[in-house]
Amino acid sequence: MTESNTDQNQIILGYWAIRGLVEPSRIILHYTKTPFINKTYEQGDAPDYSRDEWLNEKQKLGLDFPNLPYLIHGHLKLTQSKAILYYLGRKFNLMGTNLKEQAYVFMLCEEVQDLRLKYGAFSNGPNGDSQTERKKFLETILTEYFKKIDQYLQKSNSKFIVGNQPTIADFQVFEYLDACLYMDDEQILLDKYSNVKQFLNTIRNLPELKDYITKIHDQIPLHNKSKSRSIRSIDTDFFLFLAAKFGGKVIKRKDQV
Ligand SMILES: N[C@@H](CCC(=O)N[C@@H](CS)C(=O)NCC(=O)O)C(=O)O
Repeated sequence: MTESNTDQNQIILGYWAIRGLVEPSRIILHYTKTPFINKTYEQGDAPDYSRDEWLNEKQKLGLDFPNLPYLIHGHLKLTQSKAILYYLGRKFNLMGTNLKEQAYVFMLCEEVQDLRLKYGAFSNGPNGDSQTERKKFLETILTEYFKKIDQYLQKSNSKFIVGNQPTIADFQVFEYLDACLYMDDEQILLDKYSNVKQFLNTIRNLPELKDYITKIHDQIPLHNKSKSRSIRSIDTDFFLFLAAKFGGKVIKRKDQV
């Protein structure tokens, strides 16, 4: 899925071929119609789940803190998904129009990041493949976050999630809530939380994003094929790769929005 261009100054966004932690930044680049190189790394299949495609390059890119995702823009070489998100936010003037809005943008980005990390940990954890446990997770953690965001949207009553102009918070909140909906087989969440439903629809239907989200989103897995577990013993450290229990492959979601 690499988009080609020869401009030396073009942004390169590197990540696994999944939505994961970088999708909000990809969405921002699509929203701002910024040509970029979407450099993706494929993880191998079971049983080894090889990460060599990435590991062979990891130390060669001149990154101070080599990791995925990374962003390279001319001489700027960044890792850490939120450093990348905030860089793009500042670059494209998507951080809010005053100090209060900026603070809310940060708060919302962090709030849903907490949710995304819990969602990823659950999906890759021992219970991610159990429908009963997924339902419990949805009725507790996901419900709690959807409810909070719904109440916030009701109270703020603005065109976008922070004020009347789009900000990075719109894209981070959209992506991380949308990712959670793949677990909602019975389509409970959006029936209950109509402000969230309306918000997701607003972002999904932005003319700059509609095509990308409709055509591409359902083709990219949410999480990696496996999650590594670091095993420590007295004389050795090694990684065990366990298959992702949920979201490691493309999932067809029942249409909710
Ligand atoms: N806090 C970091 C976490 C980065 C991270 O855990 N990256 C995972 C994928 S989500 C990875 O596979 N990194 C490659 C590596 O460790 O070499 C961020 O937000 O960017």
